[in-house]
Amino acid sequence: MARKKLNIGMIGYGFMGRAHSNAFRTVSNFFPLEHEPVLKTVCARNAEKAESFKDTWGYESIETDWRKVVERKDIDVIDIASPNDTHRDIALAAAAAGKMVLCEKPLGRTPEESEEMTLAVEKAGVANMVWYNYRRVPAVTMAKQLVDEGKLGRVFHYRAKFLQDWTISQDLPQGGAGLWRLDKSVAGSGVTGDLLAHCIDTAIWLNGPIAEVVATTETFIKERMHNLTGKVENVGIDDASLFIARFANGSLATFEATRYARGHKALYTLEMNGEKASFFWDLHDLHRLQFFDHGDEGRLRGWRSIHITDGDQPYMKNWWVPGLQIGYEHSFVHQAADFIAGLESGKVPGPSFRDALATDYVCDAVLKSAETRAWVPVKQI
Ligand code: SOE
Repeated sequence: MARKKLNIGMIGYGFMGRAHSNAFRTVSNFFPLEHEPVLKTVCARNAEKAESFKDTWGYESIETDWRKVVERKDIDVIDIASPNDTHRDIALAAAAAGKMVLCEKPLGRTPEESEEMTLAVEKAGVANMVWYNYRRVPAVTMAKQLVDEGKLGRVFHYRAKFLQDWTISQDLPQGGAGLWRLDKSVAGSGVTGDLLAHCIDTAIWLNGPIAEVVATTETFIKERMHNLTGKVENVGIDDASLFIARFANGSLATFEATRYARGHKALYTLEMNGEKASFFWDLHDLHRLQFFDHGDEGRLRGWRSIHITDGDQPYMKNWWVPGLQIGYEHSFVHQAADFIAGLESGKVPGPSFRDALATDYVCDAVLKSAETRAWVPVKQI
């Protein structure tokens, strides 16, 4: 049976434009959905770059002004994969035009932007989702199942970190394509919004709301040449951000993110310790879930390293045969599949714009606490 078309307008052509495009291209081959995404148009300010992206990924057309994409009658979904300073305006216009809106994380640069965006999609009644992709790594999804089934019992601790090392050189400039994450006016914040936001999204999903935080941040390199002005300018972003948190359920947590952990490229780890069991997950070994069950017979008790590749483990029946693992890009394919399945069932799953707003409230509390050196209550949705 012919599948119905779901026309995608992709805004942005960087790392995330590629990850999302790959997801839309692949999803119909592996997931039995009624709708098939069609790569209708890709938008970039630079026509040459847009053309090249179009040819590589198989888009039908290009645009150089995102407003044109939003106005196009043949576009169903606006996917915002452009730098953070563009998210708000595109999302507001897309919602006003009645388009479904997908947005790369973080939602806005500030909670105020995120609030506006959330209200806009909700008022327009359009389907919306934010690409917090790590929820859909099968091992992480399975951890969520274990928590929801009560396998951990009462939770005492949550521990997460996201470590990178790509900005250590003093000579690295800030700003412009590829390096806008170092420019506060574009990114909104540094590792708090870029890396901790992932940890926070997963944490709230797994362990419920975060009630209060106390944080410290540091900008190790305080001046960098700006690619757009050619001048040495102050660096406004946080290079490292660490915080302690109390969850509403009474558990305690530590979070750490940095771009100065020499040797670590994208080491996202998370751990939960409960009364009955614990689990640990590591992005560098993403297809495994480490699980310790205190209910096991005493002499056999120990950490199991579960290879998440079997058909009864999340998403895996859609891929290869048991034992053969998948990777990072598949988390985006899963998100595309869940989004489309949600449209078909009438219930689009999270993370919604509102869920991402909750994450932004935590990020905001972290940055405020780092400034005031005091505990800060997190604004709740
Ligand atoms: C930063 O280097 C980055 O690309 C983030 O922007 C992504 O969200 C993260 O998944 C990997 O690291």
